[in-house]
Amino acid sequence: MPADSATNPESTPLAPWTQSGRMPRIAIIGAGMSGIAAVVKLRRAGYNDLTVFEKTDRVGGTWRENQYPGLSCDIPSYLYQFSFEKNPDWSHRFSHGPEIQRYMESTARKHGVLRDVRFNTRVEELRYVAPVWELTTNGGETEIFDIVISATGVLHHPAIPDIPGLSDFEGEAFHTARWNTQLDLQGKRVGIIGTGSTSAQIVGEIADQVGKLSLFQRTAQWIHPLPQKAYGTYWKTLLRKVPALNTAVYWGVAFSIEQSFVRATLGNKLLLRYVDWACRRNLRKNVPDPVLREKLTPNYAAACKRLIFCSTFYPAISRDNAELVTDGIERIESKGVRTRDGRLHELDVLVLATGFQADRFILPTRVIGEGGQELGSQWEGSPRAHRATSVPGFPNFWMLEGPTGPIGNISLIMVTEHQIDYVIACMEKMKRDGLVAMAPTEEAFRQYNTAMTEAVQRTVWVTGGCQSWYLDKDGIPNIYPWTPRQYRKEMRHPNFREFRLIRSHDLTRSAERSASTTTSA
Ligand code: N01
Repeated sequence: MPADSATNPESTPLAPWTQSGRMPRIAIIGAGMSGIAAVVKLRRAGYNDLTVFEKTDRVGGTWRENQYPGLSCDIPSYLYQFSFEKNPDWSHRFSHGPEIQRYMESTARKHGVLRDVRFNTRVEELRYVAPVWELTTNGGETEIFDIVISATGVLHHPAIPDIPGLSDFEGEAFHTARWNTQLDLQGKRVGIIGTGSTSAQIVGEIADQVGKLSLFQRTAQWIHPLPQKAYGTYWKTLLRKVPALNTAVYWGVAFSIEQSFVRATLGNKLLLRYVDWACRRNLRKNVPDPVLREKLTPNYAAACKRLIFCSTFYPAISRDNAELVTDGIERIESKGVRTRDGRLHELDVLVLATGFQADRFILPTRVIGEGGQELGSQWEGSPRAHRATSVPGFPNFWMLEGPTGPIGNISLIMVTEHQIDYVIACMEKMKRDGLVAMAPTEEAFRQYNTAMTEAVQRTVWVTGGCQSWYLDKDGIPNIYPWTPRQYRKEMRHPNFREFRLIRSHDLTRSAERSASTTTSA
């Protein structure tokens, strides 16, 4: 591309929105929980020119995609909801997947989100042509946007294990995020590889339906009981009549989780001891067989891997028709799974509960920033961002639930809403100061990530001595290591000194420099 068209605002089809008085054109990628929240909050802030690109034909993201039996949320319902759409009708303290999906769809309908969504449209490429983005879809159409917000989620690319012979299996085999909902498991011999949160929920749900359940465990997991409870009509009516009560419960639950499990993961020894005690007690109480109990006891600290909350798993794996297989998997054959002890575990169905590629985020969409740099090659297995939302060299590009954000045993809906507020505050700054673009400085990015890498060493994700999907290719947890309270503060008050604030004349100068370099060359 000629240098001047890449950097000169006059040569782009749109005059900068902060100077022409028009509405900024905003592209949101993904119509899951973050995309829905972004549309509602941006509209409320007065930004109406929104286009949401959704690769499938429905909103809901992870709750649309995951349809496995037993799917539920281990974050309490009153916290796992939008601040602007408090639901008085949650049926349980921890909602089941289909109920959350219905909530996502009804919220999107009620707030008119659907009219902004382009379904079945995948974004293939984003190219920064200062100060705007060219967005190209799978249909080959290219459009220009002033601001791009990636709302693609974290865990959405299934990790398919590299086990020899997987394609030789003659029965049904699928990843948990691609569940075959037509399949009747009644009386079948079902094998499940993996023992994370997903697997625990599935095992708890299907053990009494299947003929034989074989659970292939590579690493034992700590499991905390899930204090499930159904809500009665009186409580729901009260919440409907007194909406402030819903808000009080929202903050009350947030406070209690942040003061307990979150502080434990951040290194509070006393709280970690409590988590360890609660998990051991759960195991002792619910697994009577000492041999099975021994196999289910992890050799690392509780909460090092993301803590599982589930009360159905231990009774299910203790059933006569269930077997916990701890001999490693040698290979998969046409009839089942061969373990290293030479035994063939014959199966009709093989479920891969093997988690997700947690280092992808917006990838494989090609994101090309200033100077032609590609986000994917910059990340290379260790994705990083500034305050989980932006990257130097990629102006006017924002991420919700991007790398280094607070994840773990907290509500991602709350986190995403703070991030949207942050993006809006930055756009307001652009408007006030007539900026054409903004991106974090290299220095701010480096400082934040250096501090993060140091602070994370004190957390149980490092000290706990385990492998987990939190770790990047260098073994560093890709998670925010400070309190959610601090994160809220950072998001509420963006520090604009951390940004390159780009004005029209900066682009003109850069264009002149490029032109003179081209001429002298
Ligand atoms: O995936 P995981 P998940 N051979 O990565 C094993 C969220 N979530 O889908 O521990 C044999 O936790 C792997 O073994 P190991 C939640 O954030 C939320 O269960 O690496 N085994 C592990 O046991 C959660 O943390 C809810 O040794 C192999 C398992 O597969 C995240 O999703 C509900 C293997 C993967 O566990 C991911 O959970 C459900 C191999 N080659 C999930 N490869 C809520 O309630 C992998 N494994 C909100």
